Amino acid sequence: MNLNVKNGAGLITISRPEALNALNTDFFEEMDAMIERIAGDDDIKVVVITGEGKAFVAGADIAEMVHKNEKEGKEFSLRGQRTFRSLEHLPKPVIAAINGFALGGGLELAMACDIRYAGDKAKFGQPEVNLGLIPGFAATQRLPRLVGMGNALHLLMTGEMIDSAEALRIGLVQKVFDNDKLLDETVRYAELIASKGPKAVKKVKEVCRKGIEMDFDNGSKLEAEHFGSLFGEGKEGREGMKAFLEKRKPQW
Ligand code: CO8
Repeated sequence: MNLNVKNGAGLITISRPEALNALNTDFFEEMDAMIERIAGDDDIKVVVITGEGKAFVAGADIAEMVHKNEKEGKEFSLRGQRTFRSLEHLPKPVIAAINGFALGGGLELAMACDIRYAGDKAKFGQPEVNLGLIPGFAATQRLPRLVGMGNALHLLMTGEMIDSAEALRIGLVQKVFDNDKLLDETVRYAELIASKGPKAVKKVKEVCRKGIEMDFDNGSKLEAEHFGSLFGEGKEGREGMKAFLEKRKPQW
């Protein structure tokens, strides 16, 4: 895995192309360290995650998993869930740039990102049932929330692989680009987000992420609190609104 920082965007490339970037224990250790590093790096406003070669990530590493017993299987599942949860709650936007296969744990990684853009050659699926398994990194929880129960159960029960057009149709990805333009287009969006009010962007993520796990009224209260916190002298909202009225660019 490597990190490249440019114009406020931190590009993480998962690079074990010989195994289609399959996720092993080393991956989770590196990813934990990466999340911690990025959280403390003010130069990184937005994170982009992509894969090297023909896969985004083709799932958890089957060669590593095959030897696990019941206890170890559960521990590996909880291990991965913790990492993906901390990625989901990283107080910076995270975009998956899905360049190829996003299968099993790979799709689970993409679903823990805030936004998913895909190349037109990408393929998506939850093929665990082909292996006599179920997902272990929370696809059973995230997929129904993202695409609805029927679409989720279809993918989870059939193990069918779908293409980018179908992923776009069911709302699994937000945009599809030609594969050779995917990274440029994704970085362009990352830079666009990085140019917005940084506190506002952070709060949008926090309120949506926390709010979806609350009931409507409490989620709305949380929104009002964060909305209010952007008002007043020296606050980001004051500057953004003043800049609009003075027909100039805001100074965040
Ligand atoms: N794990 C380990 N190695 C893999 C994986 C994987 N998930 N996927 C591909 N590879 C390896 C292949 O074994 C092959 O290695 P080698 O060259 O040494 O034989 C190499 O990558 C290239 O792969 P292929 O030759 O198979 O490439 P193809 O283009 O022919 O096929 C596919 C591409 C269709 C993506 C095919 O590789 C495939 O079906 N891969 C497996 C996909 C899969 O089933 N993923 C789900 C895994 S299970 C999972 O993710 C559960 C997550 C939760 C775990 C919870 C913890 C307990």
